[in-house]
Amino acid sequence: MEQELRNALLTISNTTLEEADIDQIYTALLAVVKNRMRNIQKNHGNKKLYYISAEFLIGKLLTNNLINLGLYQEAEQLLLSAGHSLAEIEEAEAEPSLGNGGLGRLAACFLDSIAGLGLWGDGVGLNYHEGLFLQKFEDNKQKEEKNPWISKDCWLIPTDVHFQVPFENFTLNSTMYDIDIPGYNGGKNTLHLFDLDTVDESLIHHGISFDKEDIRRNLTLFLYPDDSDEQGRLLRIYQQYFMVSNGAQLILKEAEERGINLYHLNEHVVIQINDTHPTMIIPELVRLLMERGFNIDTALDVVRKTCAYTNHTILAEALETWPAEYLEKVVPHLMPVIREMDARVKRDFHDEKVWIIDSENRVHMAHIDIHYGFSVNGVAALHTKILEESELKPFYNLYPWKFNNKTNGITFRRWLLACNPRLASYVESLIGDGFKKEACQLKKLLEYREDPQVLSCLCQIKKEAKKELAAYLKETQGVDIDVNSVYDIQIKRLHEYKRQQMNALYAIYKYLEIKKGNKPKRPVTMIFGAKAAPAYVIAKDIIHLILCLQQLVSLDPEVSPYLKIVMVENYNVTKAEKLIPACDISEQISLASKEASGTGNMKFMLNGAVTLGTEDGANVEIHQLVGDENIYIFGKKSEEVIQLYDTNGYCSRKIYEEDPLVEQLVDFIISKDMILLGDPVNLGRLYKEIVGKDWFMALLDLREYIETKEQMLADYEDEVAWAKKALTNIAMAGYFSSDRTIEEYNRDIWHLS
Ligand code: 26Q
Repeated sequence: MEQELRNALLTISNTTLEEADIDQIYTALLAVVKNRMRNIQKNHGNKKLYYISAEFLIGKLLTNNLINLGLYQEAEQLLLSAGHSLAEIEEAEAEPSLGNGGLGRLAACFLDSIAGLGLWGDGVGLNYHEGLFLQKFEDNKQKEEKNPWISKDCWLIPTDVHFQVPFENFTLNSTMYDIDIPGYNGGKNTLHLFDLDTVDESLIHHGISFDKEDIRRNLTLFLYPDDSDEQGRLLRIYQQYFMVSNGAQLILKEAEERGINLYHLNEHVVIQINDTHPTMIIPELVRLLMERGFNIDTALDVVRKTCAYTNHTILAEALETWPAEYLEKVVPHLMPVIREMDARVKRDFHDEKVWIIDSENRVHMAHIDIHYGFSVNGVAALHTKILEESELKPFYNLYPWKFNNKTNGITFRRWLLACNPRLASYVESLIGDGFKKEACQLKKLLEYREDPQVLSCLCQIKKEAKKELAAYLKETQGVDIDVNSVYDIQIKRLHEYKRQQMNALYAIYKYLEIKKGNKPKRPVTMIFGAKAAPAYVIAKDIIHLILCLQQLVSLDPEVSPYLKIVMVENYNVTKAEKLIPACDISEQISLASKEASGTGNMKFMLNGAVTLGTEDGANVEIHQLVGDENIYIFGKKSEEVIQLYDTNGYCSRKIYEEDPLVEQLVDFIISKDMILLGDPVNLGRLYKEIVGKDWFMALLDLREYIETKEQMLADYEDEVAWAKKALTNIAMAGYFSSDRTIEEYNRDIWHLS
């Protein structure tokens, strides 16, 4: 590829590899890689999958594409010879943050695995001009800024595919943009992102506020704009319909081009609906088939056999329900179909819990998917069980055959080979490269469990990663972290159920212990990374608490040699790739029953961190795989938690009043020390919330959490025993390859040939 790169540099920037700057090299590499991908054969077959999702959190693509194309080593060598590294060049790439968190990142991992397994499946989504907001910290608070990523030189390929999308008073003309998704070792698929030519970035005022009136100019401007006001919610419906109408038209166009008899669409096409955000594709397909002469019975029947739904949450507040009048206002032409679907449900079932339109005239999107799709899956064993036994029980009783579990996975190309090349090549030197195609071969590492040399090399690799992270944090945030400390990391969206506040209370505990003179044997570095939804008040208060604690500790010379708190600014995929290889303790501490799966937990495990977690989501499966010795589990189980909710049996004030330690830690939030650094409004509100409500029960498990973490820190001191735990985690992580997940989707749901 040397000649290709040199030619590209010459044509694009009129320069040589030796003289080019980082941006010029990036642009040239991008062109070379895009060109290589253009010439790869597309995957194909008898049946095609469309994975439709409002989010594809793809992250930077350069390193990953080079790996999948088999060009990584060559590119790295070439750049080294010119005095650069790939990591340095990748700095020039803007991250497409086209997702909020787990759901969007899962979609991106799935695209990688679908392509890598040679399956024929494209992604369908929206081309948001601004990704998830950039997070800045000011006065210990989160500020949001816009996050543009599209430029002349990016991965998007404009196409000449356009569709007309009808809304109530106007019709929009779309443009489809494509991103090539190369498979590991050959083949490719496409991510189709739909956009409008009329979108106008000048609508953005300050921060992320923008003019919400003019749909033509703002429809794809932002990823999920604020849905805390009515206009925001309406815009979300506009986005969703724009996505699904384009998706449905693309699917029918391609089917017609393939000469498929639409009455047999389900034999040639399968649509996986990623949560309820794309649910309107069901009535939209029915509508379009009826336009082509289908009667409603046949249209419903064909669509039902074509669509499958994945549920990602059991939080009631995240299940989408739209007032019928909203849909009436935005997509009146879809309402007759939705009403007919509802009428059929009401004719057959008297239980209002399964109706599509309830007695308050609200449309339950998930109910459309379950009645009018052929598959409903949860994303981890416990999650699926909870769906069947409680959240979606009335539906499970009706359609037990539709329900199935597909435990999430992650692509090992990004989350091991790309982000931790040192560990990847060491593993390869021990067990060969078979694990790259067959992740379960990682189990061969277990043979080295008692090998002191291997254990010591693993420690060394972790140490190197910790040094790299320390250097990165110094450079980007100006903080110094002690590379000999334990790195304890919690990185994920800020949500009360994920219980960052419980971790913050641990930080207070540790701070007070050190003040009392109980200094830890080894310093502890507590790292957080989290964005809060702009309108989520308590989540922002928790960020404020953590930032104040960070400042408190760093200003205190008695404490700072032993405890460091770092809140990483603007946590995103790129930062995750730097944080995960360096982690010792992986914090997965959600309230049992609330985290559908989690996928960060898998990434940490694969990189040799030990989990500190509750029996929730995929932690349950991690626990089963690695055994009690190699994970630290604490807290109430999901059954107990569900019962507490059912019986209204939880009272945080009671725990606060009865446990003096808990009282002391919670009171510290509004102590003089804290009020001096922080905003009394935010701290006071958070204090009140925890004592008076604590809906996600942080106090319930706090004591056991502290005890378990203390045990973990003590155990860390036995370096060999700890390295064995790390090795076991890596060895057993193979199950969580998204290749395994996708093989299961294909075996049980898609049946692609
Ligand atoms: C809903 C209504 C209105 C506005 C926004 C939303 C909305 C947006 C995003 C609802 C949900 C999401 C994202 C959910 C999500 O990321 N869920 C996570 O999915 C992961 C992949 O399956 C799981 O691992 C996580 O446990 C789950 O929280």
